[in-house]
Amino acid sequence: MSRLVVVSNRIADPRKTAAGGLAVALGQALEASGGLWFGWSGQIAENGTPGEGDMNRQQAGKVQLVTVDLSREDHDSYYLNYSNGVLWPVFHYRLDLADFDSGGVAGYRRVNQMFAHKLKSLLKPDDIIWVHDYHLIPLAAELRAAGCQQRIGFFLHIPLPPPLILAALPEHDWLMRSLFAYDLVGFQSETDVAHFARYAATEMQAKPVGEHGWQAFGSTVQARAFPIGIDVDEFQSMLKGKEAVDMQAQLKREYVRRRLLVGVERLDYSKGLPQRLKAFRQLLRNYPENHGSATLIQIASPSRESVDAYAALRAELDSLSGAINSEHGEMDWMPVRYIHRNVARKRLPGLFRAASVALVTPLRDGMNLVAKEYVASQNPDDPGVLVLSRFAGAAEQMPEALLVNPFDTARTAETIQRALQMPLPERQQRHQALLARIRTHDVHWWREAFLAALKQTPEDTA
Ligand code: GDG
Repeated sequence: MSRLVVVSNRIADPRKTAAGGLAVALGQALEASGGLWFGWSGQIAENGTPGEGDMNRQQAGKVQLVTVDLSREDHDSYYLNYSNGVLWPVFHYRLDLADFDSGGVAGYRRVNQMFAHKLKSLLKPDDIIWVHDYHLIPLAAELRAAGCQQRIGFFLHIPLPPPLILAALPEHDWLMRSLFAYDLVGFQSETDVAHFARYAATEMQAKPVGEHGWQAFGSTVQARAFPIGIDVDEFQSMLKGKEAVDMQAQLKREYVRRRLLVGVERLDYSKGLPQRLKAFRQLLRNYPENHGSATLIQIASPSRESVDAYAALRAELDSLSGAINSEHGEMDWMPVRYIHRNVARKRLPGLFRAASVALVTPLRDGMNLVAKEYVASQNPDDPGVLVLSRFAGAAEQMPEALLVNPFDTARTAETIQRALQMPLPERQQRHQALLARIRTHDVHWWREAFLAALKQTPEDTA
């Protein structure tokens, strides 16, 4: 059996409960087969030389973890300026927030080259390599240039925008061309695959080959959708844990006469937080029966605090939540509890279970795991309602949620009201359909489907 090698910007010890969706999903993937996980250590070597970094090795159960430190200059250009300052906003359709003049692309390329050289020295001939996310798009091209012939797959966790948005990236040709060094490129949704196909056909004159293949630059890449899932069983077993039970009991006690709504995400402009608060304010203005009752608990865990756009967003949210509370709050009721802190993962299922409605309303999102975690946490006999943005990848798989356009404040407020008033049989019916789907397409399905497709990619004969 081939060894699995996973490469991602950040890695996590699979034996520890990690915070983010990606870390959790990958940890579970590697635990199952054993293998090597390679990535940045999270450490910055202040006096390090650009393009160089020490390798650290650690054994975590069946998984070997190998990480590389980054020099300050590499960290700033590869991670802050290009990955998070250019690729993240462009891929989330936010050309207005991309800093195209930061010059980060040189560092992005340098770090990918360095990772490829370090990784090459660790590889065995029949390894299967699975590269993750936008930080590492050119990695396979660098590995191929260094002589690697192993099968290499890539999974993009964030959306792929349409060709005309991608074309705003000064180096879009180089970046998209480098995807052809992979045997398989996986996307979250059919929408993303369609964007890739259109780009390949119109910008690269690539030829379609078979059901999923595209041929250009002397190689063929398969492009397919593999919507990522969660570990439903693990999430439901956390629901029985002390932390979740206590969380749920405490909220039930505090909010016995009230209706709880919940939102949980990293503080990020893609997640539509100001729009959500405005829709909630509209709900309180339009439907006064919610006064003294509807309470939104909004967790926005700190993320990328050193990127400018995030500081502005933080200030906007502080001010909006304060304004809603001062406009509508009463001595014994504050409509918004906005918390800019990380909540322990084991408490989340209890928080989700206590809430009658979840607001998952990103402006654009690759998938969105919170939508799935909320559904997994519900009591099937008395489930809550998921209000989900049509712009989340999850919307393709979860049509039984109440789908909204988060830019449309009035309609979103109306839909939240509908969620709060939905009769039990309808809630049960919708929840049953959603739960069945996230169970079938869970994180194990995702891993197995991607790896099976990677193993079946044809030998490149182009
Ligand atoms: C990227 C893509 C795609 C959030 N706040 C806290 C916390 N979380 C957890 C959630 C969930 C995870 O973080 C977030 O996952 P998402 O999928 O919602 O979003 P991104 O972080 O943007 O992830 C996304 C994902 O990759 C996987 O492919 O779905 O589209 O953008 O698990 O529960 N966890 C804890 N405390 C918090 O305060 N412990």
